[in-house]
Amino acid sequence: MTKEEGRNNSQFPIPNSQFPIPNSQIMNVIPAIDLLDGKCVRLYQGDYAKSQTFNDNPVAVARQWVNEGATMLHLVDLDGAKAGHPVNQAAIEAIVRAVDVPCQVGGGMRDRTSVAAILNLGVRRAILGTVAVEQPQLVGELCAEFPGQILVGIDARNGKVATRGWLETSAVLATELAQQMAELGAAEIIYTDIHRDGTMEGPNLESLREIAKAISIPVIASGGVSSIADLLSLLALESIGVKSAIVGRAIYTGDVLLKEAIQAVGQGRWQDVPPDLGSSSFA
Ligand code: AMZ
Repeated sequence: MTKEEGRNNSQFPIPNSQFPIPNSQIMNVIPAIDLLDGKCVRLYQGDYAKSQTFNDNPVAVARQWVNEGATMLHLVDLDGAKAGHPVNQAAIEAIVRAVDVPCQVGGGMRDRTSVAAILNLGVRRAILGTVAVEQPQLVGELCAEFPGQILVGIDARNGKVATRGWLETSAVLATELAQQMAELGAAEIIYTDIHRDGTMEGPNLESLREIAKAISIPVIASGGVSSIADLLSLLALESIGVKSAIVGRAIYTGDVLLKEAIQAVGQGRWQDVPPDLGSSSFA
């Protein structure tokens, strides 16, 4: 029996893990659902003391984002990231079963067992943060065992990587870690600028450019998106590998309407329509 069959025959049927990853030729807008105590919250700069609950029912939130056009969801187990082991599996499993788009999940996975368990729930991709700094060889092993399903979340404070719920800052440089993780087989890198996260100050385009130029796997931009203009500015980095943007607070406050964001930079966007040169009125 292959590993894939083994997983499919597990106790949990896999409702959505087989759905394809969205088109990489456009900017994927990925809504974030951050889970604290089973609720959908947003933190300010990752500070657990500055948490704001947006909805007690994360499944309803997930359904709403999919109804508005999301082709993938980004789920974070904030309790798990702090505790060092997954905590919000029940909510994650409920979301994965409720939606028909792939989900990527991070927070608290520090060993093989927790990664295998989350993928077994039907989660399409597991995100590793702390272990990338503390046990890089484990990331390599997991990338080999679960090809295409391991993402590395690099969360940086002034260019240095933060770990353990962002309560610690390591001496490791974000760009160097990105290079090492790409070599070890990570499918994509999620880059979060902690100072921007939850602040609506716009993404850190300089740091994103530095990371994207340093590696040849796709980069997912995270942190700070506050407007459609911010998403449009990320398009400038698309050709060097910034293929997706995670949006958090802005879609909860209503500053960004997910549907409009997808129209602006996602599937069917005007940027990809070839100009009708023949009828141009310009010489
Ligand atoms: O906001 C925070 N304090 C926070 C957060 N969003 N802390 C961790 N995380 C996310 C990372 C990544 O997706 O962005 O948790 C994941 C990493 O968890 P871990 O347990 O692997 O370091």
